[in-house]
Amino acid sequence: MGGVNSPVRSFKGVSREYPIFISRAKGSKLYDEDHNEYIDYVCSWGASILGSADPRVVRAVKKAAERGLGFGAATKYEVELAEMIRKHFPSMQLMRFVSSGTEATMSAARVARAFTKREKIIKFDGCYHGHADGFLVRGGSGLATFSIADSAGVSESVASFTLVARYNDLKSVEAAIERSPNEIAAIIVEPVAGNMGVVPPVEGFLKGLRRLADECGALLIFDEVITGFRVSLGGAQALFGVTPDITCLGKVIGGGLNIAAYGGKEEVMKLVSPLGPVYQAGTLSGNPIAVAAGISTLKLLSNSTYNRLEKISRKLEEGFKGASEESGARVLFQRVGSMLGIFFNDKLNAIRNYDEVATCDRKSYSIFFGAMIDRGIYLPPSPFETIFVSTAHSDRDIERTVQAAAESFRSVAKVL
Ligand code: HOZ
Repeated sequence: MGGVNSPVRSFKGVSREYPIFISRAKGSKLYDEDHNEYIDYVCSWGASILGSADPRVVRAVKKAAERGLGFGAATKYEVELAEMIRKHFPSMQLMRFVSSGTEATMSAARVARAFTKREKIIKFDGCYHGHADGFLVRGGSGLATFSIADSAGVSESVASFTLVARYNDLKSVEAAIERSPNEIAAIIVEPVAGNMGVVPPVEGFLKGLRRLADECGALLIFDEVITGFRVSLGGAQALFGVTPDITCLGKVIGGGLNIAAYGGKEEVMKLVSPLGPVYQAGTLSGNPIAVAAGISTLKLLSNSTYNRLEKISRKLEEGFKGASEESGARVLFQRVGSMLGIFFNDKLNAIRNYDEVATCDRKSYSIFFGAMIDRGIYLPPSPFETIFVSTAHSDRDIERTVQAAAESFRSVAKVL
């Protein structure tokens, strides 16, 4: 429908009539059905931290496939993956595997409501937590791309349980809590926002959320679907030293296949069936092929992976900066590890929330995207998404990308 199975892929967000159709991918490269090669900075929306089709992951997936594609029953490999995750995310004392980030955040909200016996959830303008009804209120990602403030089809009564605060603004969270005292079940946040470009938390923001959640008796949920195993081995919670009550993971823990997880404090998670009364289930939950991809991916990650990602991502950011300055285009870059955001903005020195994201020039991004893809560089087809770098990106890839960016920034400057 619309030629795609997920809206942002359509390229309509960057004023192109048709998307490219991918035939295969290897390492840092994507190939389309017309045999064009691209350096890939979407990386399956952040999942492919090792690049595409890493031979060690592919081998593990093949081996698992030979044992059976799915059983709808428990396997020892799910336990192995859970233990690997808990080693780096000790806050996830108990966890449950599901099939997508949407399921993880939706279930986390349900558990939080059951635990607190309250109904309202505070989310942040421009943060995206998948497409469960209650989260389709002022979301980033495709909602921002297509200017859908609140999705049609979500009943008003459901939406009324979602309160929206401003990212990096603790006062707006306090105001939301004051409006509904004793009613907030949870505060959910992307600890580094990656669905409105890349917006890092300002000093004290995450710690402030921890304090406010504790003071009002709500749970703090970190949606680390993007940041988990992406910004560090222990995700954003390790990087910023703030521990949530519930964490949602996805993307990297499946190495490109469909698995996600939610987990947290034992006293909270033991409410989930069959231990407790919160129901949540799925035939594909903990699917053995996805679990095998996850285990083999996580085995390949270590602190040195993140040092390498930092080095190569810094090189990309600095190259982009130099290229944009030379062209005269006024562009801001915000980066946390291998997540990079590009904002065409000639007024601000930093972008801290969605209101500021909204002041950026979309037309410039579309021109830049078009010029880059014509030069074989595949960026996210929306200014509200994140550029991801993988361990497969080489120095040569970055140099080629920066060269293309120099020409593409000039195209933007020329048109405006
Ligand atoms: N939720 C993804 C962007 N943050 C988009 C997924 C897709 O279109 O494949």
